[in-house]
Amino acid sequence: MSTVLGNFIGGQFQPAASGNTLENRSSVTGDLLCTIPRSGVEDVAAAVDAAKAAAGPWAKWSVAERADLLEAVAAAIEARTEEVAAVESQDTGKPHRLAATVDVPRAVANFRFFASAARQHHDGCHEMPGAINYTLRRPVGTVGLITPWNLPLYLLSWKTAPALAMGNTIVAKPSELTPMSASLLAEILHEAGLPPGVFNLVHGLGGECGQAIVEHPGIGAISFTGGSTTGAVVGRTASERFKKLSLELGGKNSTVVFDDCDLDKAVAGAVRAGFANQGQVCLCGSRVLVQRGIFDAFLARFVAAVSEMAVGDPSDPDVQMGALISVDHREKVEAYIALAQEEGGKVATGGERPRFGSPLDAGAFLRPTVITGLSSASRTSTEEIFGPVVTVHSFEDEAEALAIANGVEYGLAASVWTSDLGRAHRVSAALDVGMVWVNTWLLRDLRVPFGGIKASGVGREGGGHSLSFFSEPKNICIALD
Ligand code: TXE
Repeated sequence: MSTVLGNFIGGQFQPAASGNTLENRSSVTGDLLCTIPRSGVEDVAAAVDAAKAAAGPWAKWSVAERADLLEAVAAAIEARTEEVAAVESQDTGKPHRLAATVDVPRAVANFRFFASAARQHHDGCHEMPGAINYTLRRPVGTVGLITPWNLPLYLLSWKTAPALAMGNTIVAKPSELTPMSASLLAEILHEAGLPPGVFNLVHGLGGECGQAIVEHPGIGAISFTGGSTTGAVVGRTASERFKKLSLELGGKNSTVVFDDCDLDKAVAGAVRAGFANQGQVCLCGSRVLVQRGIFDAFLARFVAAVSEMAVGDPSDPDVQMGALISVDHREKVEAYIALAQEEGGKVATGGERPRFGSPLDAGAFLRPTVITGLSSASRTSTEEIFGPVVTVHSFEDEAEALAIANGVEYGLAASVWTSDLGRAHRVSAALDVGMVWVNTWLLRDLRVPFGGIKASGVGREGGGHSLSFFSEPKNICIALD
């Protein structure tokens, strides 16, 4: 049964001022899940007004009071894990088990972590001859949070928790493709006692509602996660208006496998890195580079493991891959599989839609796909596909591995698989990326810097980086004489 979602402005759910709506359909069955407001400039203005009205009283809450509230939010999400996971799985097509074991626990951890980080946060004091300097840290004011469809609650909570911890008020916009968990979060924040107007949610299209957030003069900072092309538009619009800006964008990340690796671990790691969340994570290792000496052995085991992955009904606990985000997105991914073949590649496994003989045949399913035989400079192996497609390439030595890994416009992440400690350090240091995992992938400590270079973004989030982004330091210099 479908529902009607509203914007959440000043503590009230409400329709768009225009009354216009958008449909949100399941990518698993094509059924209508809900309608959302198609918000525009007026709705964003109302959200900013509500945020501004709430800012003064909210900034008076002590750090300890704000941190207690974040802990309460974490507990409330945790208590509703099954419900939140069901909503997230329905909305994205990802396996329910993945939502329940990764997305929801991570949202809980985000609120807990930033409660604790805010309590511990402190700034320096600098003595000099005849004077002393100290730093006050103030909220930015009202901040705009714009998030994508691949990890809806995970990423919205990653921005909301530090923004609230530092005393900001928020206007948030989730992806129009996955609006449901954001509405649930608004309800949870409200029930946990967040004052009306501190967290406002506007639903709608990127070019209308998202653009209005980035343009609004009352919003002082924009934290955006999404595609690099959109990120360039957001960056231009925000910097012309002198807004603080954090851009977490796309990636084309290498999984670099040396012949001295633990092959079992490397194969399992490359499968996980390639296909987690249907390959729709900006960190996914979508190009696997394997040293010549183990290339055949690695490829045989990798292809066998990928071809055994269970694709199907996201509510089935044994399913490893659900549906992609939409049938349109599947077409984009399939166009890359066709391009790979035009570029001389060979589909080693996958490449086709699974048939279930059930209503799931209307869903955006695609078998996990491995492509070999491509040049590492081909479009397929250098452009972000953002789906379950991995290309595999061979290399001779460290220098060649680095040249291939660094030969893309992105610079987000990489994983390196080796048992040689010196090599692990050397290669990690020489990769042009923001994050390297050695003999693992996507192992996250929330204190560490998260983000990339080149077309993968601007700035870092995580730990103190997030707290700095969502606050303004003010230095005060006092003469002692
Ligand atoms: O992302 P968009 P889409 C990549 C991936 C994917 C591509 C497009 O390659 O195929 O991006 O996905 C809002 N001003 N990633 O179309 O368009 C939009 O409504 C302000 C990588 O979903 O970047 C949504 O809320 N906002 C990524 C958010 O921006 C605008 C995860 C992201 O949408 C806007 C998802 C505008 N002008 C996709 N236009 C990652 N790195 O994790 C759109 N939006």
